[in-house]
Amino acid sequence: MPLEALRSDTTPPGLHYVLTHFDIPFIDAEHWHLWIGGAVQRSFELSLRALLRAPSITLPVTLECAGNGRSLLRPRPLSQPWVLEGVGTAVWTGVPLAYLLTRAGVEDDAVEVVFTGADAGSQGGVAQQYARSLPIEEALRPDVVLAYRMNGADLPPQHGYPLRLVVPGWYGMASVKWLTSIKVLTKPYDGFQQAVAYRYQHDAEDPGTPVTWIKVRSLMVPPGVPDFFTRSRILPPGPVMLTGRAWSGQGAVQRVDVGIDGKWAAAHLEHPAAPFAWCAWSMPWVADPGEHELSCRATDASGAVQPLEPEWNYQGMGNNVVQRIKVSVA
Ligand SMILES: Nc1nc2c(c(=O)[nH]1)N[C@H]1C(S)=C(S)[C@@H](COP(=O)(O)O)O[C@H]1N2
Ligand SMILES: [Mo]
Repeated sequence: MPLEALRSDTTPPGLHYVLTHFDIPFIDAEHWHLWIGGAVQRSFELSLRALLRAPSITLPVTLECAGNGRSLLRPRPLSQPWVLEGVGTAVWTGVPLAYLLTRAGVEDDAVEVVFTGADAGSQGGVAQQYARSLPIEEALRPDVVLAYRMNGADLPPQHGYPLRLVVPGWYGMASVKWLTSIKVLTKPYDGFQQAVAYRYQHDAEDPGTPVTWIKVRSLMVPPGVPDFFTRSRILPPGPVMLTGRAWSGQGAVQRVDVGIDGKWAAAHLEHPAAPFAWCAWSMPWVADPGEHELSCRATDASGAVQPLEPEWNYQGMGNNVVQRIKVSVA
């Protein structure tokens, strides 16, 4: 997502970031079915038409890739080389997952639910379909949605047509696209995307800990206009309104501080449209001629605050270092 799109509450598809491990599958919705089974009393299949008739909810959710910002780390992890654009906020409509799980009747010894997408490939030498699990308590949250609409229209192919999971507050990897099956498990899922890929690790051998909730982050709409090659910003002297967004999966954003040449002051913060949608912030600045560095730093209700220096891990997961923007005022 180009950072100038931080201006909109809702990110249009086409500006919303896209991450796909394999290819985008082309699915004929007429012949597509969602299967729900495993440790349930009644396993069943649903067509898209049947899902469209089920009760629905609509909610705005900020999705962020767990690898967002990883290309700014040293040493630089090898994967999707996000700078800071791996984020977006869309309004998702669909069937609450809890509604279908309740209809299926989850057995008492259930511990997790695994979601499998139609996309397949090979990663880390392992042939697989993209699949991720959630702990049963998370799967039964009322705001976890099986979405068939994004911003009021059918899901675009790249965002999971005809159906995807959306897990508010979790990094994007949990929100499985092109969903084909939902299986309730009595043992933790140990598939590649769960046990190997999305881990906080010191090195390749470290089994690490799972990547889950989105860490607190804020980003600024880059002010002025860019210099083509360096991407530093150019703006005329005088008053300018600095604006941006902040979000966290671990508790509401409580404050955003804006740093101008290392001097911090609290920004004005607006309420988010929903608990896991980003909130807008703003801060007036009178730009005086010369070179400046602008930054922003959010704190959430858990007390977590963005680090001033990057905290590296092997795959560059969950990093949330403060953004720094070089500005020439002339
Ligand atoms: N089936 C499937 N679901 C997937 C993925 C994928 O590769 N295949 N990528 C995941 C990752 S890592 C992220 S960050 C989000 C991105 O969702 P978006 O492309 O709609 O922004 O989808 C998740 N769901
Ligand atoms: Mo991701």
